[in-house]
Amino acid sequence: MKLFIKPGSCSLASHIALREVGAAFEIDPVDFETGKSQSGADYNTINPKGYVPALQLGNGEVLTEGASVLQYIADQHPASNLTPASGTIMRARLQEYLNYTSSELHKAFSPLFFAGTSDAGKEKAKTNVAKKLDYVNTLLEDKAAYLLGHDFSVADAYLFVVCNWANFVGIDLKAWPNIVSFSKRVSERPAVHAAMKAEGLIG
Ligand SMILES: N[C@@H](CCC(=O)N[C@@H](CS)C(=O)NCC(=O)O)C(=O)O
Repeated sequence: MKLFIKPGSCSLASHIALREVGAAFEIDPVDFETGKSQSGADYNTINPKGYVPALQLGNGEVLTEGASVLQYIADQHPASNLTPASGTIMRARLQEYLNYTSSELHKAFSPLFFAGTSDAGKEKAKTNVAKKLDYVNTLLEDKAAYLLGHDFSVADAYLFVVCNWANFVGIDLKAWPNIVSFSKRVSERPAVHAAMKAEGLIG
């Protein structure tokens, strides 16, 4: 299996999941300037939508969209307990968190990464992100350790990665103490540490 990534981006969540389940895989970073991956693949032929993550399976089939990739990895390794069983309320809850992270929190950060966003646009985006982080902070308030309680899930991997972006766009997470302690807890997981190290994010 091969995971196409951009270091530190949302593809880090899928990378974390692959390490959490102990899958055999390689990572292939994509250079969006040239459109080529490190291994020389023309990325447009891998994912014509033009973004990561993309997971290429052993049979050559390619799966995209982070929330789908994460659930696929988790479902293929049920013993790892990274997702509740399909059809349960807890699985629906996991999807609720994945969708919120994807369509609300992740997208709220996007203008902060566009070179063309004006200073006023960036301030507006920061206010919007802060509003979402207020919600995430309350969401984590009465949780034992992770979004679903005691068990780490793929939704935690995605939420951790997106919250971590605050550190790169001048948003101080100290205003949201539950997010700070959640992020610390997640960052200390061996698979998370290894994935971040492999992407050159930590020493
Ligand atoms: N809908 C996609 C969005 C993925 C996405 O936004 N990927 C970003 C990184 S977080 C990307 O590859 N951007 C291309 C670039 O940076 O040029 C998903 O949920 O997987």
